[in-house]
Amino acid sequence: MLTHTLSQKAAYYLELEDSYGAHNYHPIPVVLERGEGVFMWDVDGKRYYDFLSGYSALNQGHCHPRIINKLIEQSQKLTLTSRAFFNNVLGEYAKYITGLFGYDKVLPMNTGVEAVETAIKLARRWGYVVKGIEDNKAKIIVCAQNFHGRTSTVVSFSTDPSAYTRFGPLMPGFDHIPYNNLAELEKAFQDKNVCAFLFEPIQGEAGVVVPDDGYISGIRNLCTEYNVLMLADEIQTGLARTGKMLAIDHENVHADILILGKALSGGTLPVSAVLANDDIMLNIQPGQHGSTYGGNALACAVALESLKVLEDERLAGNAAVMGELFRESLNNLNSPFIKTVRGKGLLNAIVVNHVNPEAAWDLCIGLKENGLLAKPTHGDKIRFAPPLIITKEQVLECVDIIGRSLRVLEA
Ligand code: IF1
Repeated sequence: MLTHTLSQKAAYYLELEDSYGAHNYHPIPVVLERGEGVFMWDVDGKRYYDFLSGYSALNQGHCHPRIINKLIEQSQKLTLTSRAFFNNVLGEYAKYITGLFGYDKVLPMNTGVEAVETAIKLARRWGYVVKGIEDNKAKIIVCAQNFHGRTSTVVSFSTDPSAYTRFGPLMPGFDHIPYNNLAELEKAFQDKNVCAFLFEPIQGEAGVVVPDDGYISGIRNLCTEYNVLMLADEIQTGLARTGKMLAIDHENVHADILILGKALSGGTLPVSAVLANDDIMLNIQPGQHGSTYGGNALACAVALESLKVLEDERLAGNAAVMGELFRESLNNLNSPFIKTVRGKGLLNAIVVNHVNPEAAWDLCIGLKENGLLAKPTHGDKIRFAPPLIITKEQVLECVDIIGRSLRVLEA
């Protein structure tokens, strides 16, 4: 593994986290203290391009002025009423987001995985109340190499042993099929106890796995034919990241339950949302689901502004154009160390081609030294996902940084 130099100032912060923080991450050794747009600065004042964007939570860029101003304004008025009472922000936000995505209702939550758990509860409840599945027999189909979050239920249907080993007993009621395989999906739908299919339009954690054209519309057709709910987890792929407002928009498909998170708050605080029509949403009655912070006034004000920024700045269109430029420019490097370049919009990844299993990590250390921050996923893949406000000049500069950094793999 490539060694790296750290300032005393930076080392101080690493030691604090090592001494007093849980060791549930292995971060790239850089200590950041400021973010603006596509950039972050470390404690020594060095500037970096952010090519992770908080795992796609910063689509609008760091500290977007409109979002921060709304955060400040609302935080000085009313932050939380709890859902025991009404407030004057939730309703306006609910009207806007349901109109924007074309659903009757929204159920507001906080983290992405809470929204996934909410979607699972809604689908199961619909399965019993509407589809008529026998109680406690509902099945949900999920894909191999899925990533939907880290709660005990959600890791129960992961296929990554490091996610579920020794966290049992695991939650039953989930069957796996291969991703990007409609024949296997139709086979799974022969089971009348299946209430839903939960999927990512592009598998992010698996290393930005883009399915074949037609896969999303194929899912839609099969879900309609077999009366199974289509649950689209757009927590990472949604909100303009792949060059459309939603990744499923590339095939003009409407999911039965839409799951959003991350960039819904422009990287300020946890805000997630589950959208569905009344025949699904209204099967949960008052008191049967909720959350202390779900739908809080501050979150709703920030989410409303974050959505408007995506639209006003046409960030989906920019992501489409800049993504094409990025992939084309990476391929033109003709590097022997890049096996694959793949992605859609500004959700991209490379598969590193090298005998050294630490090559992707070493490349990320080299990138850091050259002013670009990214992190490997699953060993040999590096995700490249900058904020969607990135310009053509910045994309080309970053490709140049990547090209120069690849030399660390020559040693
Ligand atoms: C970590 C991964 C990305 C997600 C999808 C639900 C969630 C996520 C498609 C849950 C969250 C985050 C979690 C974060 C790193 C990051 C991640 F590497 F873990 F898999 F983006 F790919 N559905 N993804 O991507 O949302 O509860 O986190 O708000 O756990 O390290 P959350």
